[in-house]
Amino acid sequence: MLRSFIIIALLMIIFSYNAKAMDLITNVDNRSTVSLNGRWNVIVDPYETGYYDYRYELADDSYFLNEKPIDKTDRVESSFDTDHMLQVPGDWNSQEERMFFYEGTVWYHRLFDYQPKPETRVFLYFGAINYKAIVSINTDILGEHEGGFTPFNFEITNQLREKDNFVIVKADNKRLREAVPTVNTDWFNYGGLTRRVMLIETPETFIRDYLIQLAPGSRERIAGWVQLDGTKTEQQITVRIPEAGIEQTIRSDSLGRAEFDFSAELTLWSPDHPKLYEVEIECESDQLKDRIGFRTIETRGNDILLNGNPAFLRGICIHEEAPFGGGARAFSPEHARTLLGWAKELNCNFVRLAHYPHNEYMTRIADEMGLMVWSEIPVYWTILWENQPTFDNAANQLEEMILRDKNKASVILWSVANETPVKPERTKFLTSLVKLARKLDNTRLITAALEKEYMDDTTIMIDDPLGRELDVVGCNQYLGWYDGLPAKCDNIVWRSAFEKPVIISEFGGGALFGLHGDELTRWSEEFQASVYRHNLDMLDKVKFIKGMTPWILKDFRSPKRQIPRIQDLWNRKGLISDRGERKQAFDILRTFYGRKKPKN
Ligand code: GCB
Repeated sequence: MLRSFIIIALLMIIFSYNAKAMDLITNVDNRSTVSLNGRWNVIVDPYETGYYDYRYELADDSYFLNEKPIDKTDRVESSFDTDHMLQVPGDWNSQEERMFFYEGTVWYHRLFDYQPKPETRVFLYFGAINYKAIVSINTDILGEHEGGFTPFNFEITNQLREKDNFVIVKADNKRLREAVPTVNTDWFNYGGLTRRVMLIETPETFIRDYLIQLAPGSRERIAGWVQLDGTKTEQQITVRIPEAGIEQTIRSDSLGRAEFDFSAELTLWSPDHPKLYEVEIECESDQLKDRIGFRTIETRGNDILLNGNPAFLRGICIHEEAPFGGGARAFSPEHARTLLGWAKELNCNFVRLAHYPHNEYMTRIADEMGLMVWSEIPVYWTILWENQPTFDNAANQLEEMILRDKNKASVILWSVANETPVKPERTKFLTSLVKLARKLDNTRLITAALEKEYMDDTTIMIDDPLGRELDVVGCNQYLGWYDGLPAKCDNIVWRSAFEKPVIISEFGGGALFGLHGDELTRWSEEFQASVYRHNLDMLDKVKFIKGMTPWILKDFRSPKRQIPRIQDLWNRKGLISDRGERKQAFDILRTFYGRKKPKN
């Protein structure tokens, strides 16, 4: 009876609380934190026995209760007191052979002690959980979160005790038709607590979030806001950029919000000179530091202007996979440095982080290394366009992506979709996302990866109606791979219906590292090199193409790729193999980009 009562109370809390973007604490790298990374106990629960009873209703002996037998007569049919442990952060598929194809629920459990500090609030923060998470602490359900690639947090100040706190997470990566992404993707559905977990400690009233960027259309004014969280909402707030001699004081209102707009003389951020400033934000009860770069990004006709100057975006697509080691989600600063270092080696100034928001190390390190970033949400291929919850979910992921990275100079483009079918309901869905992205951030450009159309055998047209809504039109095309042989590129004429810059957001072909043949032998390095040569020759002549991100930096895991001894569940379109070996096409792109680099 008591159990049922507890469960009903817990469920009332679940349904009243979904982690939403608006609660997100940003700039977690510069806050007081306690890591909960490490080994977590797990229960693999394919039938969700820890959640549903035999009537498929919510179980009253849920695993969230963490029950233990009270005496020898007691029947408790679950236990986290197990040797089965998984490393967090980390996907479960790559940690154990028997988990490789597992899609479903895994329960994670972690014990910790915590010495409460006076006047300190504590939040439990997850970098990402793929795909759906329900989180509890000490049997209290904190809420749930949907979407596998964005961060969320819950306040746990009142639940914490000194000894034996336990966090339990139900993580479920079942693919669902109505989800974002949906059931069909050309990448591996890595499940679990794939990014870092930590406690964030803050004062009672703290600086939860802020925007500090150049005002739209200006290279001399910084505009933005600071948002406090707590009871002492009205405070004096100071924003300082010591190196630029800036110190501005403002007051927050009864909602804890303060807005500002002041002039500044700054060295601008660019890939050649990725200048970051130390920024300090201080209120009466809190202070926080960040390193922020300032740059403008605009379009004019067919041009993309970085700091007012036309730029060509020399890019590459990247999946969030560890650079070596047999296929696993990337999660560490070292992974980010290696992946982005490879992009630098290719002479890139730009990366497309496909097909979902990558971990925050990627954008922080891109800021430092001087790489512009295209960041996107997993609205991929065939989402349920007419389902309102699907839209709300996509919108929430978009908001969480933007909230987390809106102060990163590297990020210049928000992408709302990849290769979606042209039809009115899809265009309506995506147009609403474009409008939301602009409302959330008016300092960046909005894009999406669209497809092309043939007008006749040799004329290609870009005229997807979504292009009207975008600032920059992305276009995926596979001439020489899915679309004819490489030489087909040689006679193609490109047209665009839009007076806007176009980025060729994908092209490429597959090759197994070390497999050699002539240029017409599929899967050989020579064939892939030929795909690159012909495409680069063709694209270089098209005036409105202002950037490209070939597909892709490194071979990546995909259950759709089945050819034995060639694919073995890897998409082989990487310029680098899964073991880090460079294929011939790597050098072709590196040389091409080397020539495209502006000579100073
Ligand atoms: C595409 C998709 C990408 C695939 C790629 C391929 O157009 O956007 O996710 O992996 O093609 O290799 O076919």
